[in-house]
Amino acid sequence: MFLWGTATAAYQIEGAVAEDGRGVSIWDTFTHEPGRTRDGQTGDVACDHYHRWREDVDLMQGLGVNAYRFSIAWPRVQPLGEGPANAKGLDFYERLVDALLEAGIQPVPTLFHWDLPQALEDRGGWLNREISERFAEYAAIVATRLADRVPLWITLNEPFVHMAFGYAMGVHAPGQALLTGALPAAHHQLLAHGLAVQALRAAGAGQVAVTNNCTPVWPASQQEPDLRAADAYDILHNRLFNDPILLGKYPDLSAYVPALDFVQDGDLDVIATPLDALGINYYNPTRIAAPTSEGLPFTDAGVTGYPTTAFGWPVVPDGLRELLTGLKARYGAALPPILITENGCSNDDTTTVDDEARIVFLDGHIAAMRQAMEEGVDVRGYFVWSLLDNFEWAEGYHQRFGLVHVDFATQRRTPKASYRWLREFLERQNTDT
Ligand code: GBH
Repeated sequence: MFLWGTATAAYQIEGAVAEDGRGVSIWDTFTHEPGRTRDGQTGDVACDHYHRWREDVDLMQGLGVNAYRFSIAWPRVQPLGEGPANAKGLDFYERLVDALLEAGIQPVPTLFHWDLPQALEDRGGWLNREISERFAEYAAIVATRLADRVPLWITLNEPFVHMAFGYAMGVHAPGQALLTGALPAAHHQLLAHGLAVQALRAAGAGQVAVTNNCTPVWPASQQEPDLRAADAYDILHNRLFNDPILLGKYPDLSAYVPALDFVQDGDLDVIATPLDALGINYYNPTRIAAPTSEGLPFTDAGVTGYPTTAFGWPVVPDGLRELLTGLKARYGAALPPILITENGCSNDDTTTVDDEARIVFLDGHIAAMRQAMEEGVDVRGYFVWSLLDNFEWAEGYHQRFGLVHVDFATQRRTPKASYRWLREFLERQNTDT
């Protein structure tokens, strides 16, 4: 069965940050520091999904999806990131999973979508190797409760963005700006992933995947310095995460770090533990030129000549086909089946529910995915980011990715035109097959 779904993440929708024993996450800390997010907005309430989850499951049932990718908040399960489970936290996800199954929707939980328990950040966060082991223990706790009902698990969401935005640029929690000094945060996430795959399987989980966000990299010209910079960007954005997971080795990083002294014997075997699927989040391609200043080995030259979303991101559906066929060309038999675990676009903070541009976006990207499938790429699912307008990290509530509009003053949900379009699209899938 091809999975058609929507995707969300805990901190972006749940709210209820101090309820039922939930611990503090790095995103609670970050959003409450001055100047970190637009207008100082936080996820304290977000979509209040922690209380309105039943209505949200009904919305998905009405939409006709057969899968839902959500994330589990580590600080709800282990408030301090270690030790025994907080029963009420696990109960919440169990209620959600059971309601989804009853509605005929396959739950696809992600164990980490950036909301690290603050207590672990206080010990160095992902710069501290020990956090990888804590993550595997947390994975085991969740799987022990839910593996009998959850057929497919995702370990991490976008370790690249968490490293780059959280530890290299500092625009996301935990707000550190170390540039290439952030590489240990990549390695320890990858190690955590590998250890969690093993822990999940030991606890009876069926299928396990990871979600990487990948971007096709376009050199700004065919001149040597631009080509070199584009290669560097491809290494640091895409291959830094895909190569160790799929091939068991890092790309050549010698130009960026003197030594990989944070890598220990055996780590890469753990990281390369075979997967049942690779999750891919696709938003847009990236155009890269030679560096113009010290620090990073590239400059983002910006993709031009395409329509853009409200966020300013270029809309390039064929980039998805290019990405998928490129992965197949690069990894060959080492590439497991692919799930598009996120794809979508934002409108800005208006009351609009007439989101024609989102319909065009989704239609074009689904067509591009199908073309890649015709070209031999094994894609098994597609999840729209996102079900609901929600807390868009540093942009607060200004960028809205939902198929469903949320009025944050009243929490009223209103399906947008794209919701109705997708519902009709999914109905046609059912009658076609
Ligand atoms: C995802 O990250 C996250 O998983 C999700 O939580 C989030 O809400 C969603 O996407 C929407 O942002 O500067 O024009 O080259 C997406 C990561 C990083 C993808 C920035 C697009 C740059 C666009 N994104 N990237 S551009």
